[in-house]
Amino acid sequence: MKTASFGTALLLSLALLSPTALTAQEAETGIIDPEQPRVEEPVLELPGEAPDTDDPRVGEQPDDPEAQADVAEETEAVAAPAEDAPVSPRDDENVQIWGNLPPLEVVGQPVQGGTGYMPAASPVAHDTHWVSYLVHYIMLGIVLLVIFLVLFCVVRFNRRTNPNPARFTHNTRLEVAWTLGPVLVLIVIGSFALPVLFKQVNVPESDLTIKVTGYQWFWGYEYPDYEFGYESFLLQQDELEAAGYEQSHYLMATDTAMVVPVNKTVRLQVTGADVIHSWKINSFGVHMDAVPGRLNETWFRAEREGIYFGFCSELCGLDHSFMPITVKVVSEEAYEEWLDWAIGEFGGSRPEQEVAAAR
Ligand SMILES: [Cu+2]
Repeated sequence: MKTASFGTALLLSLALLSPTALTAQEAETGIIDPEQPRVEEPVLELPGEAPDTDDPRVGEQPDDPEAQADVAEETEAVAAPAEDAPVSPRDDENVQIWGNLPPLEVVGQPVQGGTGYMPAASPVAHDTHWVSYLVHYIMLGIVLLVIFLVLFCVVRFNRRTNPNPARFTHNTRLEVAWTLGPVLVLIVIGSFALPVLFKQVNVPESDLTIKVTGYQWFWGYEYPDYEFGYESFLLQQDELEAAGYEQSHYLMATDTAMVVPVNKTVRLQVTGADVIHSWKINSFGVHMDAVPGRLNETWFRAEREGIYFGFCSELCGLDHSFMPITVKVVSEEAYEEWLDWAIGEFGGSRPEQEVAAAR
């Protein structure tokens, strides 16, 4: 009975997918009559499939007639195959994405089936990777030693090869060795890991300061030197292409981004507005909790231009998975241009200009 109803359901779903329809009897019995004449069903036009274009906005039908006209106009413009029309915004060097930024290569992102770390792009990230591999190799040595000891005991001290076991219970030298051994291992790990830990939180002389605030559920970035700030939200799937991203960047790409110049030391001040969040960019070796009422400090110096993705890394509520982080590392010139744009857009000022004006 169960199998029959499953078969019927399968046939029904197949029938829904195929352009030909089943008769009522076929649908009921689940048996298709090949002699039965088929009626061509009108093909359903799904909104996403409508005209042959990549524009995600095509297919949306706004209620407002004026907006409808706009969409129709845009559809025409997109549908008309202009010779030099860029396929995606990132293919054309002249296209500027949010904040007049040049298109950038995505450097720091998780990859399908990846087992290592995202590429290191800051001094701290290089160091943390190094310490991590050191610990892994020490661990590998310990695992091999333990496997060898177990196998050795199995072979050497089984009932057949060692019928009369020794009866002693203590061995001072051995006990000292297996106490000192692990202590030495910890000292070795600590002597390499602690300096890196201190390096993460001791901010060197910085070139700019950015204050990061975690909200339920988005991030806020402030550039106190220039007196402006803005928020950064997750991009929906149909917004990705227009913002210069690909579909695979869904749940990582945000509408705005933290923008920093390459090879400059950025002082990060991290706090939370409601609950504890955590700002993390793997490629920079930065993972700092955003705690309400507390200003945590850390830093990074991005060594390579590109886009770096990260995630809120402290379970912070319902939409914890939907507040990713995008950092854009750009050239010094592009950063200066972006600063001008951002000051105009968000309202701010350049301290050096104010000083000059006051003189
Ligand atoms: Cu969060």
